[in-house]
Amino acid sequence: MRCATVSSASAGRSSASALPPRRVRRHGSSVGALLGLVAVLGCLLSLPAARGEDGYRLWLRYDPVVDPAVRQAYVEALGEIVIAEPTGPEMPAATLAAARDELVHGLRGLLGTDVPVRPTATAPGALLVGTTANAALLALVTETDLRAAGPEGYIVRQVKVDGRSRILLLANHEVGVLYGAFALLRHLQLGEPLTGLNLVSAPRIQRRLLNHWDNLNRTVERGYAGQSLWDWFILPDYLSPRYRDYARACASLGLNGTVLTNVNANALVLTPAYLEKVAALAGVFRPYGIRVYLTARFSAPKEIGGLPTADPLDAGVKRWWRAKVDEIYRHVPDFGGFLVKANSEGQPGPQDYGRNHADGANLLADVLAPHNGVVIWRAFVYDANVPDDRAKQAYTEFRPLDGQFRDNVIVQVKNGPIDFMPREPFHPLFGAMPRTPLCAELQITQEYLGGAANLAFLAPMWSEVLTADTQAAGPGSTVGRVVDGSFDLHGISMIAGVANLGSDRNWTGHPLAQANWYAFGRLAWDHTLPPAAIANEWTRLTYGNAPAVVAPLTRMLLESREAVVNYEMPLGLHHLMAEGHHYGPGPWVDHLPRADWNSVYYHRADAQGIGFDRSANGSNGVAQYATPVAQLWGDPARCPDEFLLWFHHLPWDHRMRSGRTLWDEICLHYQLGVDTVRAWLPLWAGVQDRVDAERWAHVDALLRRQEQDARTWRDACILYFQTFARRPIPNGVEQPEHHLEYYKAIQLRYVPGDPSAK
Ligand code: BDP
Repeated sequence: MRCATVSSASAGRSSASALPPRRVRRHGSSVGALLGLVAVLGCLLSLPAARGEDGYRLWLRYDPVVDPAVRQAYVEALGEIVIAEPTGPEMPAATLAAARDELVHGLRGLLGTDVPVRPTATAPGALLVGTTANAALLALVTETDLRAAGPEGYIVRQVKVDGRSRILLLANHEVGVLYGAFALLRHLQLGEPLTGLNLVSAPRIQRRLLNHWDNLNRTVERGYAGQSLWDWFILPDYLSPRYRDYARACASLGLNGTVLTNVNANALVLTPAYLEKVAALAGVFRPYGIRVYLTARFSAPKEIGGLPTADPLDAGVKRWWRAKVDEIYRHVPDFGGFLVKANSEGQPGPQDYGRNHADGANLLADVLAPHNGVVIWRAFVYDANVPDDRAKQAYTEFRPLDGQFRDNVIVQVKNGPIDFMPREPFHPLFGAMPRTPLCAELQITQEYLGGAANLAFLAPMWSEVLTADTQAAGPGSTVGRVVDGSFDLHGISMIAGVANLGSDRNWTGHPLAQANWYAFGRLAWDHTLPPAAIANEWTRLTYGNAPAVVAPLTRMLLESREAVVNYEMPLGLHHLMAEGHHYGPGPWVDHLPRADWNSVYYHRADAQGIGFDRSANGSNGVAQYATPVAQLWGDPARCPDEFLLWFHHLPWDHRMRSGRTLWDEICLHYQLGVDTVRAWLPLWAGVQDRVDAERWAHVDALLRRQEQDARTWRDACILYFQTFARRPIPNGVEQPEHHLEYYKAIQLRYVPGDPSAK
């Protein structure tokens, strides 16, 4: 007997693609539910407790439903898939076909049986799938439903048709059907009941993008999971099945755009040979609702166009970009637009010609507009002149330009004003540019949080920022509402996440880092989702619904970001990492050519105390925030502990809310970080029998590594700061294992993702 369970379980290992080639049974006879049940049970019984699994299938595992009663209910409700489009089940348009294929594949795995696809319902249980183009399906919903679903959302609902219970999957457009298919499959993977099912959902943000910092030579800037997914050399001749699985995973979260190339851009990607390759990838992604974007190097007219200048106001430069953009759209008719890093970290830009960011962005916006393309212009800038406070620079440069950008320009702002630190206050530009759509740029790849070696579930960090209240126009002006456009009533909205993906078989290096891809996608769809709900959902999809696994693993996920903050940079400390690769501690870094590349610039530890004074007595960076926020954060007595040393330089004996001195508090936070990680080891050991051996061992080894890393961070930072504080390490904090010189001498070589590594 061919065992469906085993073939499904091993799919991730044996086949390059998690989604098998199309095999859609039309008009086939309904498979006996009982036979299927017996087959699955038989397979389950014959399986060892823990199978090897390499993580390739991500959260789209579609393993057989474990509870027989639940599975039986699913089989009865979903006996067939009815594609109710005018085009019929054989020839649906590409996106509907993708939805159909996913449903067929998913239900086969979950139910252990092939569910037939038909044009009309014949079985007692049926899944009715279609868009509002189908009058019969349309009649099953209300105008309110359709408005709630919007252009990309869906309605997945139990309905009655001719007295029979059906599951309806309906959307205004095909892409909504695809998203609804994934939502239904998620619901089934979670083992939730179909009775009373009613999922009506639409994304809050229009453009939900991954940013790949991938180079054409397949290295990935700040990438820790192998090479770039894009095999540029072989493209367009061979299309790895992995491209489709990438698109499926993105679509399962509702992500609808991907920037293929590094923000530190290479103009070559705009040459004809590369545009062929880009077009090939776009062709794979298109059915999954994913549009391709590219990074545009501002000096491209010179580098690949042979022009003497890239001045944005030069007529020849404008002509060149117009022709280039027209050429791109001939290759990729639904091309999304350009992402541009200009006049930052040595990248070329309009300031090279005495122009400003709006001049640069508008040049590209004008030539993209006829094609409905957008320019995403990054606000992560710092120029050759080191300012008094780097945290102030983006605001200083961009706020005066509010209102000067074309309608199809989006300014992309990192979550915080420095650079993806483990904790930053929200970026002061949010709420400060009401006439410009602002995109929140989040970093999924863990550049400053231990790369792919350490667990740091980032939903709490992102949620903290998205729910932060800018108070730009009174209470309720959250970053999330600025970004989704509802606050300033923008017609365009966007969120971006710097991807943590690579060619590693499990996509993200650390098996648990998949949760960050997942969390970014879920928050991009709905930024109000609670991190705990996302953690719970991801854990169950990826490691099964057994509470004995779900409880400890979600606990670890939810504790992890704060643990990293504590053992790396507690109480508002920031930018303490080692230079170049950014892995591990380097609070002593003081020799780099720019002042603001050095750790000492940020912590400012001296005999008196520690912290960056951004209050009115210092750089006054706090004044870039709305008054109520500035008043709160600007007053050391009221500033929350987590931002204290971000905004204030305080004496070592400063009395904290806890009653302890600042010095003791810093030390105890470092210890708490270590203790939190340490407590995960027995938790993870406790699930050994319930998780497949391969993923379990991988995570176990990485948690041990993290415990070591946490101790290194703690000891290095405490010893270094002690040279200024000259106070004893308080009770409750372990004594460092080595002397400070030992930590300072650590020279890591060939850390992945380091653009400066040779
Ligand atoms: C920093 C990274 C650098 C990126 C830069 C950026 O260290 O590699 O190029 O951000 O966002 O975090 O442009």
